Amino acid sequence: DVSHHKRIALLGAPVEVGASQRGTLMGPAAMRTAGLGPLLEDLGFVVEDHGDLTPPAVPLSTDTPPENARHYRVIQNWIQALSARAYTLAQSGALPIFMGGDHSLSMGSVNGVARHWHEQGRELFVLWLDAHADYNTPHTTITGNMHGMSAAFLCGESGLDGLLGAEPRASIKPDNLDLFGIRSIDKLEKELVHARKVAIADMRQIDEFGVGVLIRRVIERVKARNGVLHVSFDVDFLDPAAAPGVGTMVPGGATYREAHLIMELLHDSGLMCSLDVVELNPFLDERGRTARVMVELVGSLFGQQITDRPTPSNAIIPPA
Ligand code: 4U7
Ligand code: MN
Ligand code: MN
Ligand code: MN
Repeated sequence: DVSHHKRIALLGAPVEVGASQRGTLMGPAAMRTAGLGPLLEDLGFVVEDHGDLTPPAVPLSTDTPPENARHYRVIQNWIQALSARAYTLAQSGALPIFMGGDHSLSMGSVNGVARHWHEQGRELFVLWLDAHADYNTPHTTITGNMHGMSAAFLCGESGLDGLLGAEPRASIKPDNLDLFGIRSIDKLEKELVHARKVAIADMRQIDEFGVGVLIRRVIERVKARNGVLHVSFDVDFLDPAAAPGVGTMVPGGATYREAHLIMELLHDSGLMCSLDVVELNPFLDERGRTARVMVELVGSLFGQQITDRPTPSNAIIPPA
């Protein structure tokens, strides 16, 4: 059962050229400085810190870089190295936490863990907590920034077909992706998301129905198919007031309390088998605030409780 992980494997992926703003390469160091490792140990986990990944400096592939994919060659080296590491970390039985780094890294982390779970005969579901859909391809992108293409790539969209080189591609079904917290989506990107029937909980839905109802729906869907869940947490999911340390600020994001409830519900579900924390930009942060918030939220995701009295997942009124 995936909920019985006792070991957590931390891996830094200080990639920054997938975004237009520099600085996410400092993300893993800031998460460590904010105390992620000791917090998880206090919660009873054995924490292995695998340090930061260093991709080879020489190109691993010789395919022709596609147009409109900035820094393709650099990202490609990261993705190939990350996918291979994600696969072996998942195989080791530890629960991997990938600390970014910009969101392009998820093309490697999710591909690698998906490969592992598919070999186990388990379906992988991905919860994408983000202000953005990240569902562009080199054909639809306006900016060419590859951190806006990761979800589409993972769902098997074409346009980055040589990215993985010799590393096996383990796409997830668009049906198994939940985009959550969305409030910025490009025109062609929106058309693609609709054409693939990807589930989106946008900020309007969150305002109308609340995160409790919407996250329980995500959890129930994974459970019904005996799946496992990867959580890809882009810091810009949070409102900039709570998390200013990001390069792509979009107003109207999730509050600290909404995010906190999501973490608690996900913890109680026991379904999460791997996690990305991406887009933290310490260079743009205010005195480490955003790194601290992210560490607190990850703590809740791994069982930090206020009263040690979780609500049963089917409760519609608070239990006595
Ligand atoms: B992030 C954008 F045009 N859609 O493609 C793009 F608005 O990982 C933003 O979610 C992508 O931060 C944001 O560049 C990527 C843009
Ligand atoms: Mn984003
Ligand atoms: Mn993102
Ligand atoms: Mn961003």
